Amino acid sequence: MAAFPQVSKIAYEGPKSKNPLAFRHYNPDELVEGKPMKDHLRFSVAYWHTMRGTGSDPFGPGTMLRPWEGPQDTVENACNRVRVAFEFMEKLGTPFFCFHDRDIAPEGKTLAETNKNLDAVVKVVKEEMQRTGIRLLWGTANLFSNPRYVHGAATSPNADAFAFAAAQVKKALEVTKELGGAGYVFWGGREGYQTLWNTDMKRELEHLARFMHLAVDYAQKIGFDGQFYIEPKPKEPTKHQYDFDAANCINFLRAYGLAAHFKLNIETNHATLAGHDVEHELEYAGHQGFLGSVDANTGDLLLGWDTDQFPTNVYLTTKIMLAFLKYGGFTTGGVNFDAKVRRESFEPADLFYAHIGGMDTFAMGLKIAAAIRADGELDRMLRQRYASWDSGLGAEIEAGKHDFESLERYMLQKGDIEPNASGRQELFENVVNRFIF
Ligand code: XLS
Ligand code: NI
Ligand code: NI
Repeated sequence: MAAFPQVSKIAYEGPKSKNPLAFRHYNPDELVEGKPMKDHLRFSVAYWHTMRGTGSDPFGPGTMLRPWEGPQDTVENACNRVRVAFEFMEKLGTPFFCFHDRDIAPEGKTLAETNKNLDAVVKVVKEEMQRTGIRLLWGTANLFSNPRYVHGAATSPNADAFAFAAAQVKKALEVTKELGGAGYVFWGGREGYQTLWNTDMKRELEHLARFMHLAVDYAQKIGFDGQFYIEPKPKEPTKHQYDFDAANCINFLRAYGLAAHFKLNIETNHATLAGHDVEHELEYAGHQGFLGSVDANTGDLLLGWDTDQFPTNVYLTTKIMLAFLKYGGFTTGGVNFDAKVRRESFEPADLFYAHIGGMDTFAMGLKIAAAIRADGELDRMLRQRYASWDSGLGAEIEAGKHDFESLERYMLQKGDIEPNASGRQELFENVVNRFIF
C-alpha cells in the first residue's frame, strides 16, 4: 500500500506554477554550464531526519503523524519504513540518500543481534535501490545516541567504547560498500569535551586519529573506494567539539597523516555555530583542496542551536553553488538535506513541501551562480582589486624574487605606497542583486 497515495511524481512546471507539489526551478535535465541540473546538485534525502525525525524537543514529545509506523520498532517495521522512504524519494526525484546505521535498523540486545538486524534491513534497502535506481551518497555510523557513548566514542576515556565504535564502523563500512556508497562520513558526535579538568585532550586527539587510520586501513582491506569525509561542527552536543571548522579539521588531517584520505562535508548550520558564513567554510576547504560535499540546511540566528531548517534563502544557495562551480562541482559529493520539518509541520505532506522548497532554492542558486559567472562582472571587479599583484612589484613578490632587504630598498626609494582604492563592498553587493531580482 502506498504511503503517499495523494502524491504522484513531482514534476517541473516552471516559475509560474502555483502547484505546491511541483518544481518551479528544479528541472533535472536542464543544462547549466553544459551539465544537467541533477548532476550539478546530486540531491540526497537524510534518512535520520526525514524518516526518523519525531518532532520531539526538550519541552515535549514527538508530534509527527507517520501512519506507516508500527507500535514498535521491529525489524519488520524498519523494512516497511524503507519501502516508504523509497516511495518518497522516487516521487520526489532525489537521486541519492544518506543514512546512519541506527536510522535504518533497530539495535538488538547484543552487537551480534544488532548486526543481524542491520543485515536484514540492508537487504530491503538494496532491493529498493535496484528497483528505483536511487543511490547511496554516503553512509555513516551513529556513535553518539547510545548511552555507551556518553563520554564519546573514539575519544572516550573508556577503551571499550573505542572498541565498540570500531566494531560499529567496521560494519557500517561493509554495509556502505555493499550498497555501493559514494562516500562515508564521520561527524564528531560526542567527540569533544565539556571541561578540560577531566580531559586529556592530546590523548583524545591521538585516539581520534588512530580511529580514522583504522577506518582507512579497513576500507582498503575490503576494497571500499568511496570518499571519506569529516563533517566539521564546533559545538553541540559537547561544548568543544574537536572537529570545530574547516580550518581546524584540515589541520587535524594534516597533523596526523590523514590528508590524502579525507575531504570535508560542510553544513550551513555548523558554519553558523562556528561563527562563520558557510561560504567562508566552502572557500577555505575549496582552495585547500578539501571540498567534498554539503549538508544542506540553515539555522536561525535568533536560536543558538543546530535547528536544521530547510534552506529557503536564495542568497545562501547562490553562495554555495558559486563555491562549487568555482572548484569544479561535486565529484563524489552532493547536496544532502540534513534538515528537518518543524515540530509544527507534522503531516506527511510537509515532507514533500520541505524538500521541494529546498530543491527549488538550490536550483535557483545554481542558475543565479551560473549567470553571475557568465556575466563576469563580479569576477572582473575582484581581479581588478588585486591588479597590483599582476605586474611589477606584486608579480615579482609572488614569483619569490624579493626579500625584506630588497623590499626595504624599494620602499625607501619610493617613500610611500600607491594610494589605496575603495573596497566597493556596496557595489559588489549591488552587482550580485542584479542577478537575484
Ligand atoms: C549533526 C550532524 C549529523 C551528521 C551525520 O549535527 O549534522 O546529522 O550529518 O552524522
Ligand atoms: Ni550533518
Ligand atoms: Ni548538523
